[in-house]
Amino acid sequence: MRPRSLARAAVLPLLLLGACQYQHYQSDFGAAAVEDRQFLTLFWIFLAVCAFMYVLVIGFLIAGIARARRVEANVVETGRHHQSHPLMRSTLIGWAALIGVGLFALAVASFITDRSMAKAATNEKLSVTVTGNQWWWDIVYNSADASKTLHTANELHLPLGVPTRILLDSNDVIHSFWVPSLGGKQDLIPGRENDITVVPRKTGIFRGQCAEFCGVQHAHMALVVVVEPYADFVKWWAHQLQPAPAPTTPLALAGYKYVTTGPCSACHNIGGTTASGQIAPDLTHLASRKSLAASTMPMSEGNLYGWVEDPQSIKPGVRMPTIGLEPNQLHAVVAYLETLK
Ligand SMILES: [Cu+2]
Repeated sequence: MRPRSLARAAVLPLLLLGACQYQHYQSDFGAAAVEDRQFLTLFWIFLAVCAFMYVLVIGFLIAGIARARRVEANVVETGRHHQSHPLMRSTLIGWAALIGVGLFALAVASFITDRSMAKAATNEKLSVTVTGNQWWWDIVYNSADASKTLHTANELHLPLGVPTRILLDSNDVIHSFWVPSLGGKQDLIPGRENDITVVPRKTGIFRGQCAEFCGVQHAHMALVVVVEPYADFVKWWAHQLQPAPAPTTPLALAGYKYVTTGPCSACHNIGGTTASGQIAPDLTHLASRKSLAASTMPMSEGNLYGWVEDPQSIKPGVRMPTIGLEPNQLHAVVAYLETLK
């Protein structure tokens, strides 16, 4: 390898390492929740123990090969066979003991991490139900006060430092809830109640991804998680509880009429309107979200046009049909959807 290509080869891992340091959008190394930090500590312990054992194995291997060569040369020279050395036997016993101690240490570290995660998960302050659907996430913020129960989709907001229990369910097949920056992974199984608790310790926007193959658009079943200070979270919740704002321009009004009386309303709910479908994502504050179609693309006017006009070409197999809107209908529908802030 020439020096220049060698330098280039060395730079790439460094760049990736830099990206890992500063980009925790979807990363196990983000330690953005108490659970993830505990996992990370356990990971470093495993890595250190395994690296130590690996170096020892390679060291003994090299020493063994060198010794075998020496012995062979000795046999050729003297014609005498070598006797096994007592040091060999004690090394072997020491090695077996080291393996036992190493495995025991890893088992203890796993146990302590498990207990400490369970402890962090007690005393939950917030309960959210996330239901998997092909291929999007239905999200309900539970509250003893029914007027505070919030229904939304595909974007999960969590308050910083508050233990949040996420109840997991599925409406169709098995999905898996996985937000690497926040910690573990848990399946969503139809008819079975699973849950995972997170205590976020860093604000930011994190990406989650369905981690169980669930059909053709599994890869486009992602989730945006926003961790924000408690006050911002309370403000967000209060705003999301508001009904959809009334359209103010003639174009948005035309879109409102089409959306709330046309085929869209059979599947989608828009709070405060007659659109009350329950089998597709809630659209009440659609335009306030950061992404569209379960993070298939960022929220923007252009992407709204593309998605409403022909969802089947963007996410083939998606349950939302391509309706074949006339251009004036499309303009009106997008104008209305953009008001759903
Ligand atoms: Cu999936």
